[in-house]
Amino acid sequence: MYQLYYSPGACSMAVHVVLNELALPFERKPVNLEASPEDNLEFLKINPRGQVPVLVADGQVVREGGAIIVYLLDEYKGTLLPRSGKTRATALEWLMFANATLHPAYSKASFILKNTADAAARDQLFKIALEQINKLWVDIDAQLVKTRYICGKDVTAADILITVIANWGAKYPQMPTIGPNVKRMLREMIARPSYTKALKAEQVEYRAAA
Ligand SMILES: N[C@@H](CCC(=O)N[C@@H](CS)C(=O)NCC(=O)O)C(=O)O
Repeated sequence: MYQLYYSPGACSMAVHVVLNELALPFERKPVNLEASPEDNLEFLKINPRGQVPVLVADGQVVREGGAIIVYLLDEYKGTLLPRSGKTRATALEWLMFANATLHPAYSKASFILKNTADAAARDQLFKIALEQINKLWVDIDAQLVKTRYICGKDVTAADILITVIANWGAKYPQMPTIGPNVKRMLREMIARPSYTKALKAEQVEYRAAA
C-alpha cells in the first residue's frame, strides 16, 4: 500500500490524480506546509526538505513529483506515459516543462507575495513574475491550438500537472492570463473521474478553467 504525503491543491495533487487514473489504493497523509518545523517533526523525518509530494512505496521514500509520476507510470502500464521512442521523449519533455519550468515560475511569484514586506516592491516584483508566467501560458496555448492535449490526441501526465498548477493563480492578487485552448484542455481534464475525485478528496475548488 502506498502512502502519499500531500497538501491540498499543491503539486502533490498531480500524483493523487495519477494514482486515481491507475486505480491504485493509497493512504492519504495530509501535510501542513505552514506548520513550524517543531510541529512537523514526523513529516520532516520522511522528507527533511519539508516539501510535498512524497510517496512511500513499501517503506521506500520517493521524492520529487516528476520522479514519482514516472516511477508509477513505468510500474503500471498505462497511456499517460508512452513506453519508448519519440512519443515518450515528447511526453517527458512536457512533464519536465511542467515540473521544472512552469512550477518554479509560480513558486517565484508565491515567494515574492509571501516574503516582500514593502508593498510597492512586492507589486513590482510580482508584476515581473506574472509576466514570466503569462509567457509560458502563451507557449502552452500555442501548442494546444494544434493538439487536443499537450502531446497530441491522448492525455499524458503533463496535462495532469499543468492542470494542477493552473489553479494556483486563483489565489494571486491578479490571475495569470490563460488562453482559450488551455482552458478547453483544463475543462476536459477536471471532468475526468480521476480529477473530480482528487478535487473532492482534497476539498479544492477549481477556478482556472472558467
Ligand atoms: N521539486 C519539487 C518541488 C516540490 C514543491 O515545491 N512542493 C511545494 C508544494 S507545490 C512545497 O512543498 N512547498 C513547501 C516548501 O517548499 O517549503 C517537486 O517537484 O517535487
